[in-house]
Amino acid sequence: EEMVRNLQAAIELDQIEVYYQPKINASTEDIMGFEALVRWEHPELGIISPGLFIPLAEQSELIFPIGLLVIEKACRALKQWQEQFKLPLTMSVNLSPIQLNDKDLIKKINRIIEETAVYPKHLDFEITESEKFKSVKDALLMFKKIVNLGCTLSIDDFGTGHSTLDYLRKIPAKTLKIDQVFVKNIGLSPDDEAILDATIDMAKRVGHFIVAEGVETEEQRQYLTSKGCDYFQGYLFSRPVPASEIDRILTDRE
Ligand code: G
Ligand code: G
Ligand code: MN
Ligand code: NA
Repeated sequence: EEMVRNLQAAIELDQIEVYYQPKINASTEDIMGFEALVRWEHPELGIISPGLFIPLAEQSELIFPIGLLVIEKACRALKQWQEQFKLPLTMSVNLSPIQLNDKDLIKKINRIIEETAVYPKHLDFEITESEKFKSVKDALLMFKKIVNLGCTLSIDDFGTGHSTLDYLRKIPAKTLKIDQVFVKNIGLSPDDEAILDATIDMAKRVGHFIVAEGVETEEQRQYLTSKGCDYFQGYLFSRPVPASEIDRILTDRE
């Protein structure tokens, strides 16, 4: 398909960029780390969302080079910010279920860790349960290997799609990311608030950190703080922005 050839060319032309969205410590309001979010900077069409081209990449094997490119850029950026600002920052990278089919994924992640000199414990992978897993057993094995490298795992989009309680039990994740829909409905849907409250309570009881995604209002922030949420991500604090903008944000906070 033509789009696939365009995407292939975009990789070669270095049009695949990584944006970063800060994760905020709920009690100190410090920046704890970032989520890396990929963008296609198209010369004519402007910025193309990963929601549009990641599915294409997953169907065409291009997810493998793109996935590695994101990990590498994110690790380089992380190392630079840690050294420049002397902060204990972390970096979260989204991992596509298709990437787990790469037999050499662990080797490749390890090589990036060595080349960029990041501490593995500062590198986190956001994973979702998915119908795209070839085998759930193999996926779980891969997650264990990632943890054995010293990296951490976050369960993304919890409460929607395919994330289940069984998944929560079996995955060696430290963090649970509450899906935006539950945050959006704070103050609007008592049912969603009940699900949100129960999810936070359950996550805390099994010893997971909780990140609330899509925090846009002060009301949502206060509600989530009162329920014991550990970290926030959302437009209230910052949109996903290019690395240069993070430089500016960290400089302003000094
Ligand atoms: O940044 P944005 O809100 O547009 O992201 C849209 C979707 O694309 C989200 O589901 C997000 O997890 C996914 N996404 C963003 N960056 C990456 C990436 O580097 N790899 C994968 N696999 N998915 C990503
Ligand atoms: O699926 P995942 O959680 O990885 O994707 C995160 C998506 O949410 C990205 O597309 C990102 O741009 C978007 N996002 C981040 N913060 C907010 C927010 O406060 N409001 C909305 N509407 N979207 C957000
Ligand atoms: Mn994510
Ligand atoms: Na999410």
